[in-house]
Amino acid sequence: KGQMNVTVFDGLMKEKERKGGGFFLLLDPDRLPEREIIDLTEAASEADIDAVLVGTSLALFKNFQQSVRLIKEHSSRPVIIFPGSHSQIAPDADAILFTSLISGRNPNYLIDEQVKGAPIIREYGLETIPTGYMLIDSGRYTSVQYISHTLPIPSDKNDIACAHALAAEYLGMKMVFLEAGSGAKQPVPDEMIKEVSEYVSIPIIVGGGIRTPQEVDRKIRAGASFVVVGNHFEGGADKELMREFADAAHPLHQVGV
Ligand code: 1GP
Repeated sequence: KGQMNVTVFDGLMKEKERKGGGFFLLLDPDRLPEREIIDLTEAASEADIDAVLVGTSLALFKNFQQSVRLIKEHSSRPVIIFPGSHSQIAPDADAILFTSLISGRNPNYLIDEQVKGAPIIREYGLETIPTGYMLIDSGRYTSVQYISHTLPIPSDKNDIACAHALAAEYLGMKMVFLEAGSGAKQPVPDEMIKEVSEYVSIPIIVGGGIRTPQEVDRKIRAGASFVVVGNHFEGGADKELMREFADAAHPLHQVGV
């Protein structure tokens, strides 16, 4: 998979260097009808987003592998699994964020799901992007918190967030994901993003509760390498709106150049 041995990760980093940041659309197959999955994927492909993430907390209602295949068929961008558990692994994806919920102390999400998923990932030949996943308090009880039985890091405890992110880097992880949770009231604070990004040298993904291009811009300027938006686009594929979000994540990219 990939072209001439260029990994999805290297491709993302190259684009990030060129454009000053990156934008990921998150599709949650549990919450979206098939038609909307297709419309959103096609809009995203035209809107200069950098990757489509696919994942959900539960995977209750749909065949996950079929959803990934559908997205891959309609996407001109890399399709990356953002798994809620080892049951969310699909052969048609380009890569998988191999996450460990490092902000929590629940062994299921620190290592058990990974042990169950690893042989399946190998079987499918997927590229893994080892990612330290950190849940940050967002002013609201979120699905990740409920499902994972873990406490989020308080949003004003930057030192705790920094220590976790550095541990992820020293464990060899390639990215850190600062997650406020889908539909979060408050996204991860700019100040925390700034401190963590100055403290570690691996790229930072920020997601949860981001609803405007201005917020995307602020997260990138604070030090995020990639911004994820899911909820906000559900209920209608608006290509122009998606482009505004993607442009906000690409401060170095001159439109039309
Ligand atoms: C959730 O960070 C993602 O895992 C995206 O969150 O759905 O709130 O945009 P939203």
